[in-house]
Amino acid sequence: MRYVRSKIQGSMLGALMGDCLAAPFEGDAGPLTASLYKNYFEGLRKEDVAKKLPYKRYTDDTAMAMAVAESLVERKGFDARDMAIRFTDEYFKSPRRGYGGSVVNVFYKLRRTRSENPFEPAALQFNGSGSYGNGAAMRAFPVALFFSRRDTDKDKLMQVAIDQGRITHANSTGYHGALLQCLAVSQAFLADPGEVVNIEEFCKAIGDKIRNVEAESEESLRESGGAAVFSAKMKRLEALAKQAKDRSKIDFDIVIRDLGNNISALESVPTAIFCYLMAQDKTLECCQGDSVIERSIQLAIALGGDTDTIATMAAAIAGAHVGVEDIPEVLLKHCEARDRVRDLADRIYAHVVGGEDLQASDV
Ligand code: AR6
Ligand code: MG
Repeated sequence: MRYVRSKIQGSMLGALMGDCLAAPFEGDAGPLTASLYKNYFEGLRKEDVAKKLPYKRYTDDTAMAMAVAESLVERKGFDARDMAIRFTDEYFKSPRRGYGGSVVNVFYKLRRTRSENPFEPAALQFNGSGSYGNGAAMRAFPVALFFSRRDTDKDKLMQVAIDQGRITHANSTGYHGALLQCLAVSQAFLADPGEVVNIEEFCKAIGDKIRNVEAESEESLRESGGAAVFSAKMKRLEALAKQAKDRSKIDFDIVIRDLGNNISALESVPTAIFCYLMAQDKTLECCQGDSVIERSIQLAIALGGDTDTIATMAAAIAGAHVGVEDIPEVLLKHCEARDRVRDLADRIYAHVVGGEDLQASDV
């Protein structure tokens, strides 16, 4: 496997950039007019950051993703209680980061019980049905990066993607969304940075895996009245992506209608995957510039709604494919906490390659 360090940094810093740069548009009704977000990015390129403190602030997406990454590297694997403690510490240290309306109750209960039963407060949310929000998915990408190397990692990746989600999101839509996001990051990680991934192959690879998991999950089937919710969305996503490619044009209204742009995992994770797949195609007139990561963020902004979270997820996938070289430094320098995130990326990298003889191309 080549470009490991670049891919890990690209995913972590790309996600940060998606969060910080898209946050000002959160809640805007999409689709946004192209000139609005194009002017915004042009403006960012001209602004002198030194005179414009504070930088663009990160939101709950990055706060929680950093907690996931720190817990994995400190504990050298998944430790639910440690991760729950880090989520609550991060929240109480800086609560005004735009957290979801209900997840805050989980943090209070976790703090009161010292996270003795880290999955219990989330399981009690919404009369026992658990949250279906995208909060478990938005922070999940470090799991895919941490378990990206060894063959034995594959099963762990799937289990940990779900279990880190269950600390706050006990509804299967919430934690299956986290799994789908991790599967997309893993699949992008396998791709050569210089090549465009094939839409059908990409969708089939992750669609098959999520279909198997949904088929095994009775709870998921019951809730959705017998339909496998994410696998059905993957089919629609694939059709929309192929259609946009054939026509060299994205129909934003239909994407918003069919894939969604809101705080539910079902209405945002497939949308983020769509943004990534479309951003690769530089013949599409939806966004500007050569950076795939930047284009994926522009698309997420253009769709409106939960822009910061969709941009975070799209850019985490794009970064795992194209690597850190794709990130325009002029945009990254606006983002708060970029040194902390870069350091975490390197600690994940050290874990991933730890104890193995590296070839020059791996670095
Ligand atoms: N029944 C009814 N409403 C629900 C349910 C349910 N089972 N699950 C979620 N909701 P929450 P998050 C609604 O608080 O997923 C921020 O912008 C309910 O209105 O678990 O961590 C983040 O950046 C609840 O308040 O938060 C994310 O993008 C809301 O969904 C986004 O919010 C959010 O669920 C979601 O964050
Ligand atoms: Mg959000």
